[in-house]
Amino acid sequence: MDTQLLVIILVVLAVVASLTGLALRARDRRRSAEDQTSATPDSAQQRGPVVVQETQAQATTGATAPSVGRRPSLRDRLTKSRAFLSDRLSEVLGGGLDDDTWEDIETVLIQADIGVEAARRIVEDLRAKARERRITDAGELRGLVAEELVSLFDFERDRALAFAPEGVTVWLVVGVNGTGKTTTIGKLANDLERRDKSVALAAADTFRAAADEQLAVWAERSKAHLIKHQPGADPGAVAYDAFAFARARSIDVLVVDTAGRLHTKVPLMDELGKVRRVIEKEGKVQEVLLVIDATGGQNGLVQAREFAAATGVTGVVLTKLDGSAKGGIALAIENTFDIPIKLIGIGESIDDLEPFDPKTYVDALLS
Ligand SMILES: Nc1nc2c(ncn2[C@@H]2O[C@H](COP(=O)(O)OP(=O)(O)OP(=O)(O)O)[C@@H](O)[C@H]2O)c(=O)[nH]1
Ligand SMILES: [Mg+2]
Repeated sequence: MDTQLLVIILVVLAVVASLTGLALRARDRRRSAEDQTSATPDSAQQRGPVVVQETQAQATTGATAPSVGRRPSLRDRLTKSRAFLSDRLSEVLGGGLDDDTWEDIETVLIQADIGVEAARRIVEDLRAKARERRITDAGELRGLVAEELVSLFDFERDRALAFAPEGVTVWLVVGVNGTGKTTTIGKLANDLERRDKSVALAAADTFRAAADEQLAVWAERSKAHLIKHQPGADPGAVAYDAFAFARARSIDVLVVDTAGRLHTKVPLMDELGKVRRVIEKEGKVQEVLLVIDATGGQNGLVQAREFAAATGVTGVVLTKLDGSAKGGIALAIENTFDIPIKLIGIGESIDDLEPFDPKTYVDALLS
């Protein structure tokens, strides 16, 4: 009996000892994990008022690094819009030509975000031309639609990005939050770097937490310099320091990232105006690029009106065309404002930015 009791006590003691050991090891692991986290340098804490991330000359990697040779064509990237516009037109034109056909064409154009007024005008022109040329065949009419859409773009507009004749070229990138400003800047920086231009990026979006980290990733990928302050800092001060840095280093192009919204009482447009004025005390802003998200439809027009009035927009970058079924927004923007679309964003990767060419664009939409 005594022996049995002894065995039971020993077993109980062994179980307790091993449970205690497990608990202690778990606690040690937890502590060591906490130690590692707190030992990780907090870049925000270490930052002084101005941080310059110098150009890194090494090759870059990353999930969105360019995939040379495998890049889909513009036509492939515009699949959604093409499926919408082209397929709907085929449906509409499939049943022959009568009064209803014209109305249906107008509806398709409006649904593609071309705009009510423009759609009406297009259909009026189409009717007149079809009568004039005695077009009764759906295939021919389709060709006429393409011709008409292309003709609505102004081919005289200068769509090239402007560079300063000498000194630092400054491009200010503006737009509401989430439209693709920072991504576009990354793509632009990469393109400039490929053309052997030295680039500095100014993180003047001091509103959104981690905005400068996002820009830092793009700067590293494109081997650009990055100038940033602490979160919440004055965007004008960042722009000022960035311009001073770019001038001192004879940087070719300074691209300024800005916030899409603010938490302060200062209205965004006032803040953007200030950023521009700060730079223009010492230099000149060659481009104010307004980034518009194509998936936002007619909202883009409202944004263009506000930003154009407040910041003197010189060009539009229409992003996310790859994800939009409403490619007609390009035409609506061009027809409503005296501002050329200069670039289009057709994906999230570093190479997914193209100069805007109206003919290629319409061909890709209707082919
Ligand atoms: N599909 C697609 N996604 C894009 C494109 N451009 C940007 N994006 C995505 O849109 C999202 C927002 O992009 P950002 O560059 O952070 O937008 P932002 O305007 O800087 O946003 P804020 O800094 O919050 O004002 C990201 O997920 C991007 O990857 C594009 O052309 N196509
Ligand atoms: Mg941003």
